[in-house]
Amino acid sequence: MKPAPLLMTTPPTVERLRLGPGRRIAAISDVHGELDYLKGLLEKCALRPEDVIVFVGDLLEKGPDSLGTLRYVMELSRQREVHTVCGNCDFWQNFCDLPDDPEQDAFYLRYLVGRNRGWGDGLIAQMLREQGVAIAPDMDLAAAKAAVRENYGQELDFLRALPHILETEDYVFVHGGYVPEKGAFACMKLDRYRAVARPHAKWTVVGHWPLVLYHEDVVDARPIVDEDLKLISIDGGCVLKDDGQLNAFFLPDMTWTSYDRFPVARVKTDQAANPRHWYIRYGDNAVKILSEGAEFIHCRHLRTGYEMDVPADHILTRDGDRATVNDVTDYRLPLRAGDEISVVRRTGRGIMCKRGGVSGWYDGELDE
Ligand SMILES: [Mn+2]
Repeated sequence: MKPAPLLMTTPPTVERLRLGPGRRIAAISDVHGELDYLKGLLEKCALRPEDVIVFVGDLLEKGPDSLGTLRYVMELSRQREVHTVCGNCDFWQNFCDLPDDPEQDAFYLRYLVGRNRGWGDGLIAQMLREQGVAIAPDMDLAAAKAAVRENYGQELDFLRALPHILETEDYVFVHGGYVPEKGAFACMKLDRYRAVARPHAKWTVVGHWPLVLYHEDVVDARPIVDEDLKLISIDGGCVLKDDGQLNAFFLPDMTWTSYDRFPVARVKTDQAANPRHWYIRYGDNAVKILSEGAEFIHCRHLRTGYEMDVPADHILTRDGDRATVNDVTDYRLPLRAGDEISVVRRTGRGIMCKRGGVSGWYDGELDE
């Protein structure tokens, strides 16, 4: 029997768990196919066998290895207690389960040929390539669906079984936001949930919205614990942001750790923060270029009038002196000699770096 496909209006599925008192949970969201980050994070977490892992959705897409990440999580789920909720990038069983529909097929074809909207192959494309199925505008989509259905039964069953909401005695885990009355899709894809959330009865853990986007003037990927809403938001923006990180949030401890791939070094000199600083980010990144050098441009953020120097290769699109730029800040991190920083990038005017989940610049030299 063909399973019922997940439609936008389908009510969310809720899995209820009894974990027992004091059971330690590591919540991780938005891995987005970054298997190396997931492995690095889990190593850093040093979990005990009895600890529970909850993946809060968006295991897949955008990053380099969706199929590998899915297989890794499936294997991990056989070895220890792991629960995964479905994110808006995860329900690829629909590729096989939906009734034939030309509009939906056109979407899948665009997505496959367009390589995950430019991010690179996603889950289905990786499955098809593994089967030697060529991806092209004139490909036979029905044959492709058959190839996936035939060869990836276990993977599809794993995805079909994912709940949209996971509820324990003390916590609720949902990818986008807790809005069961609005259906499964809204629970998975609710942008900027913290701005519209009502207070919860139980502590609720969400991913989906990169934490950095909750801030105006600083690039801060640390989990947000909102005591008033009883809401914990944990998406560190790995893959999506050049300096992103993968966070793990521990319950009931209310502590966290994170992983990124940047090398760590010690700073040689103290540095004071600049009191006035800004963060130009995706969706609000239109600037006017005022002057340009070889490595940096000086530009004015159109919405706010704020001026800052931006690496020239951060320009995404350009039309004359108007441009859009990749996420960037001019924040100088407050640092003491001997502090460790993660080196994101070296430039002729200092080092783009991170410390404790916050991104910025360091102007001095490194001890190395
Ligand atoms: Mn998402």
